[in-house]
Amino acid sequence: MSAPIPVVMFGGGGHGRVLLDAVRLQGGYDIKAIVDAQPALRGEQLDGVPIVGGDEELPRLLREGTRHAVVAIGSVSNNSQRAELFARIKAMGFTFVNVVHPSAVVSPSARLGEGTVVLAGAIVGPGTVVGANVIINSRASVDHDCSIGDHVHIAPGAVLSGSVSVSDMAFIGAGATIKQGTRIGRSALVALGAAVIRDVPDGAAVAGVPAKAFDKKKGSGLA
Ligand code: JB3
Repeated sequence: MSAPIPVVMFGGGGHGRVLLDAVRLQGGYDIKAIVDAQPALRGEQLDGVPIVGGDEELPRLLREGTRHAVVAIGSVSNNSQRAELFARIKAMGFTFVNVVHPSAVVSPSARLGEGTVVLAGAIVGPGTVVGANVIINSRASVDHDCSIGDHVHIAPGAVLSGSVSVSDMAFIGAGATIKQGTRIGRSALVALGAAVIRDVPDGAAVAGVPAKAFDKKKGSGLA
């Protein structure tokens, strides 16, 4: 049995705790260290893993042989920060690992991009293609033949029917439901519990049943 691959995790918060749990249950990887942007967390631990400091620790971790990474910054509406971090860390020479919780069901014909994570009880259906650095959160269901872009976040319990397409950096809120064949635009925001029955344009925000547009700046109280 080969030794587990050492991995550095970016972010020591709630999403980090969830990912750490999934990595440990999945096996094959060893989260050696967490780097977090909050200086106050240096020297702390998250479920037994040391928070060694901020991103300035990365050259040392690379020298010491940790070349794999996982992004544990959740974000609940704006995915651009996750996308920026992913690109910056990739440029440093790190490879991102896939984390698939053992209770998740990922079809053998589904494809997951680099660094994509599939959490407890989630489903990824046959023929579905998922981009890089995507969060398919707990109990989310992405059905057959969907196309999910990079840096998307599909929050817990969201349901995407067949052949749904979600563009880069979009956010699908907890418990939202997307009608089959619908397109969700780039950086669009679907609020918690929305029922989406028509396409959502790039950058738009929708909430409600059926989902209707709202002004992101004013918010909907649901995202
Ligand atoms: O709703 C659910 C199920 N999960 C939420 C998740 C998707 O998003 C969760 O409840 C939270 O709302 C959120 O989890 P997250 O991202 O862990 O939130 P937070 O507790 O704020 O932890 C993020 C950590 O990442 C913070 O400690 C930040 O300091 C750190 N961070 C932010 N930007 C960073 C960076 N760390 C590094 N190394 N580099 C960064 O650029």
